[in-house]
Amino acid sequence: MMEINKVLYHGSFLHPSDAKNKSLPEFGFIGRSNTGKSSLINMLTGHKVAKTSATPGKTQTLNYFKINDAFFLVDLPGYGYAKASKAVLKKIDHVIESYLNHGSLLRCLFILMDSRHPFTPKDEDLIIESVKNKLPISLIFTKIDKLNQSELHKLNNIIDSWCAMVFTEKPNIFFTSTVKQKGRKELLEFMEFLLKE
Ligand SMILES: Nc1nc2c(ncn2[C@@H]2O[C@H](COP(=O)(O)OP(=O)(O)OP(=O)(O)O)[C@@H](O)[C@H]2O)c(=O)[nH]1
Ligand SMILES: [Mg+2]
Repeated sequence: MMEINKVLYHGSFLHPSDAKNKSLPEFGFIGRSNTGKSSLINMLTGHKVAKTSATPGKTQTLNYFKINDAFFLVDLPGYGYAKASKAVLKKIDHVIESYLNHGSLLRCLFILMDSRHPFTPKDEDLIIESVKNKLPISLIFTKIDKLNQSELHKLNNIIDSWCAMVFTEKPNIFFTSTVKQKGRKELLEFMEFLLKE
């Protein structure tokens, strides 16, 4: 399995084209505020490089982390944080939009959803828009440590029926927990596979 042995903070930007010297493949992490995007990046890299917080709205820029001098992980701001000010919400929407329209060297857009609250209307909009724009997406269900067996079973049924409605080809799906260190191996193997293509 690919190991991450070098992690460099490359910078924080409001627009992807503001990031210089970034002609490497990249993986984006997007999702509602507080789903655990930054925490997951820290689990994957094994370093506390991305700032996390129990309060939603922590990440407000595109934060680029250069891994092994070979690719970037991009931590995106979360959408749908109702309590943020209008100005902050507008800024965040703008940053996300600019990222989605940039295309570039995106190998996979990981769409994160909290396992306890999957497929909110905003998630559905994002997924449908991404499919329409032919972005390579995968779904990540975070915080699975919060679910018991029957809730996990229910989640799987929801995923199956939702995917059957929306996709002709089911996307790759991952379940993660930063508390229990779950999903790291699967995600790193998947990224390694995409980098070799
Ligand atoms: N139980 C549990 N808590 C988690 C997990 N991942 C993240 N959290 C917690 O969820 C909260 C939000 O985590 P962040 O990683 O900051 O979430 P984010 O998606 O980056 O949030 P924004 O930057 O605000 O969009 C923090 O309190 C984390 O400790 C997980 O797998 N399990
Ligand atoms: Mg964050």
